[in-house]
Amino acid sequence: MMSNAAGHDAAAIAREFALHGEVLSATPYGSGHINDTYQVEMKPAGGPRRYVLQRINHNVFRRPDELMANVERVCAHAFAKLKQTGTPDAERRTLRLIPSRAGKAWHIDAAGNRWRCYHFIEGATGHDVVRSPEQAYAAAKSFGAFQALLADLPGDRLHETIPDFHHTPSRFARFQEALAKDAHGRAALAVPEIAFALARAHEVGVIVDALRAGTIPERVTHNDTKLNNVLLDDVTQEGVCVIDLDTVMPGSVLYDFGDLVRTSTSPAAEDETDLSKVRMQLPMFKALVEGYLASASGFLTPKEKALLPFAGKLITLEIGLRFLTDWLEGDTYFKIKRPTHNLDRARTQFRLVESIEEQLPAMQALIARA
Ligand code: ADP
Ligand code: GN1
Ligand code: MG
Repeated sequence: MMSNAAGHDAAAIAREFALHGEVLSATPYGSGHINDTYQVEMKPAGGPRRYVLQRINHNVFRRPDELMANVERVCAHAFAKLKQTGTPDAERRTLRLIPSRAGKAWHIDAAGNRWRCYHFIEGATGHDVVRSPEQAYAAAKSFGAFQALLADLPGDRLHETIPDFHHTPSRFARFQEALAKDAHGRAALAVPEIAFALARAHEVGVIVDALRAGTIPERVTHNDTKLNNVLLDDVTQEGVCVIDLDTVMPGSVLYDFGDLVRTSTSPAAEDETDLSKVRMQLPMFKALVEGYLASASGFLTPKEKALLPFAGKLITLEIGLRFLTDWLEGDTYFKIKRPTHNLDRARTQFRLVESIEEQLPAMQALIARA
């Protein structure tokens, strides 16, 4: 699975949605690892308008209908609440689906692919690498606000679009299976990384054990809170819109905060190969904590708060394990752009875990004061 899967006639698919005007262009967009995303430019009366068209990766999301049912509920609830509370600019502050011409939330093409279309959030950007504490603050505040927005989602429990998505012990077990099989003879090329992961086996259960014991609550969480899944205003750098709602489902806020630490404290990209550049920067962590507490302190329990630093370490380890597993399994899950991409990503995550481990006492002291 190299790069953004080509071969789809995205312009033709765009015409299946209830959009006005002619399709000017439909081009691959963004740097997500999972879905195929296109930017569609339309020419209605009154000037061009952009939309986002996405093919849902059904190898990853095995029940796309349940996924879309979740997304529809989440979008509708968030938008209604933003309107009710008189939030200015509500149209830009949550994803909004464009229905298909048949009046559905998605379109199924001749090959059985599911497509959906969103309004384009203009004047805002998803960043792959954090540049300032202001950005870290804004991202964390946005995800905390998103959790608060969904705390009163009416109706049944959301579908689990990927079962055990953040069940770190299951991720660890899958890694061990991949290692035992070593189907592509790659384990020999990742000896230090494998040792690194195995040495941390005793810690992988901390969050799921707390959830099971009821010492931390289950909540509706985003579960994929990497920095580029929140669009920040290009002028003010404030958080505008949380995107990528495919994994919104029951979870722990620690998953969400943990992935913010993974993606918003290091000055290096997720796949940086110069490991000397990878590190957890305490001022960024401080900004994350302040931003998150600005929107989440109203509902956070003391136990959740106390576990925020550890969550950063565990989720970084977990995603590193997933990259390493995908490398061992022959790159079947994450999109890659070079042969060692998943191994490079695993190395970067593990270097960041080390950096977090070195600074855990300082991070905990910061939380105790916050
Ligand atoms: P993936 O699951 O593959 O990560 P995303 O839903 O995150 O897919 O979308 C990929 C990228 O497309 C995002 O990182 C973002 O840059 C861009 N994007 C997605 N939705 C919108 C939107 N409604 N408006 C503007 N940009 C968007
Ligand atoms: C994927 O879809 P995207 O690129 O935002 C993945 C996350 C990983 C992330 C690592 C559904 O996120 O779980 O943390 O890559 N999403 C899914 O960058 O597996
Ligand atoms: Mg994404």
